Formats: sequence, structure tokens, C-alpha cells
Amino acid sequence: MKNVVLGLVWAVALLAASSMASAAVVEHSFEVGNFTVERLCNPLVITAVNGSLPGPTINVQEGDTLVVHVLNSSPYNITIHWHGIFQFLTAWADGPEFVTQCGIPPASSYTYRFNITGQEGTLWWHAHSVNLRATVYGALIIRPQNGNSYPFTQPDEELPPILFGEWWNRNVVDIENETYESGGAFPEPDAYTINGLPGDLYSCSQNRKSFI
Ligand SMILES: *[C@@H]1O[C@H](CO)[C@@H](O)[C@H](O)[C@H]1NC(C)=O
Ligand SMILES: *[C@@H]1O[C@H](CO)[C@@H](O)[C@H](O)[C@H]1NC(C)=O
Ligand SMILES: *[C@@H]1O[C@H](CO)[C@@H](O)[C@H](O)[C@H]1NC(C)=O
Ligand SMILES: *[C@@H]1O[C@H](CO)[C@@H](O)[C@H](O)[C@H]1NC(C)=O
Ligand SMILES: *[C@@H]1O[C@H](CO)[C@@H](O)[C@H](O)[C@H]1NC(C)=O
Ligand SMILES: [Cu+2]
Repeated sequence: MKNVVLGLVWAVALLAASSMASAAVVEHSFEVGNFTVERLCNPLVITAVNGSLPGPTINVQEGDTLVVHVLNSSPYNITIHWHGIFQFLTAWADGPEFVTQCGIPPASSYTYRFNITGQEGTLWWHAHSVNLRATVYGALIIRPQNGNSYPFTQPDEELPPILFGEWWNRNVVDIENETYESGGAFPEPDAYTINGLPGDLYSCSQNRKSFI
């Protein structure tokens, strides 16, 4: 009996040690700013993270602490929302503007810091201020801790994430301002996108690179 109890204590101690060993602090910087892209034959200055659309993919493991320093070099107040993350005791890091924080003003920075505990999967992050999420977004992938399995049969192959989006041929903040003034509905997008790119059937899409 004593041996069984000792064995159990040992197992629990090992488990605690292994989970501590694999918890890491994953730290990134996001620079939000102007970025010129061309879609649908139309060059446009958009707001984007680190000059890419979609923005950078974040990879973490369950149990990690994620730290993201957001430097706002854009002309707009901005926040980043960690879509689908359960914020345990870090509600202020959730990101919706005017709900958990004020927008990060231009030429300022803000650090998001939270633990990713008890959750796994392919999620995403996006701006949560006016309609800037149209161009400020990216994937957030949470893999199981080392030694833990997926909550489903391990897939044979992993592909880069696929992000669906919408594209407007104009500055989305201007559209939003006009929409508020006129009281109308936000217009339909000019294109639907996969990983920031309109499909083959849209104008000027024929020579684009592959989606993934
Ligand atoms: C974004 O850009 C900044 C500044 O150039 C760089 O330090 C940072 O590593 C980049 N972040 C990611 C996630 O690529
Ligand atoms: C960013 O683009 C906006 C137009 O969308 C422009 O008004 C602003 O001056 C630009 N800012 C910088 C730093 O280039
Ligand atoms: C931007 O943020 C500043 C500081 O929080 C605030 O005073 C201002 O009203 C905000 N502007 C908009 C358009 O939300
Ligand atoms: C986040 O994880 C770290 C490291 O395990 C721990 O020290 C900290 O208390 C945790 N924070 C919260 C809010 O749970
Ligand atoms: C949109 O409206 C807000 C609030 O009235 C204003 O602060 C902002 O400068 C406007 N943005 C543009 C791009 O016109
Ligand atoms: Cu969201």
C-alpha cells in the first residue's frame, strides 16, 4: 500500500515537472502600420501587421505564456483581440476596444500578456477597433504540450493555416465613418479572400501566387 502511494506521489511529481519543463514564454512584436498592396487591379494603403496580409502566424503550446508587444505606427487607434482564447484572470488582455481597454493611440505601444491554459486548436487574432480587422488579422495556433496528444486522431499531414477574409477597394475606416454619417449598412466587400487573396475569378487574380 505504502509503495502504491509513494508511486502515485512520484507520478504526480513527474507530471508536474514535465508540464513545468514545457511551459515557455513566447514573445513577439507586432508593428501595425501602413502597407501598400494591390488587389483587384487597385493599389491601396491598408493597415497591417508587419507589412503582411494576413499578418504573422503565432505558434504556441498549451501552457505557454504569450507576450505580444504591439507598436502602433498606424494613423488609427487600434486593439488586438485574441479570438477564441479563454482569458483566465487576464480579462484586460482580451482586446475589444472600449470594453476591456481603450484603443492604443498612434505612435504608442501596449503589451498583451496572458497564459494559454487548457485550450488547444487553430484560432486567430484580429484588430478589434472599427473595421480594421478587415486587414489586421492572422492565425494563432495552439499545439498540445510535449508528450500530450491532440484531442483527435493525429492528422497525417499539417498544412499552413487557411484564413478567410473580405476585401474592400477603399480605406475601411473611411467607409465606416461614412456609414455612420449616412446611417446606412456597411457595404458588401468587393471580394472574398483566402489568405488575403481574392480567388481566380476576380480581376487581376490570375497571376497571383498560390493561396498557401
Ligand atoms: C514584426 O516586425 C518587428 C519590427 O520589424 C520585428 O521585430 C518582429 O520580430 C516582427 N514580428 C513577427 C511576429 O514577425
Ligand atoms: C498612412 O496612410 C494614410 C492614408 O491611408 C495617410 O493619411 C498617412 O499619412 C499614412 N501614414 C504614414 C506614416 O505614412
Ligand atoms: C483614440 O484614443 C484616444 C486615447 O484613448 C481617445 O482620446 C480618442 O478619442 C480615440 N479616438 C477615437 C477615434 O476613438
Ligand atoms: C501564468 O503562468 C505563470 C507561469 O506558470 C504563473 O506564474 C502566473 O501566475 C500565471 N498567471 C495567471 C494570471 O494565471
Ligand atoms: C473617422 O471619424 C473619427 C471620429 O469622428 C475621426 O476621429 C477620424 O479622423 C475619421 N477618420 C477618417 C479616416 O476620416
Ligand atoms: Cu474575434
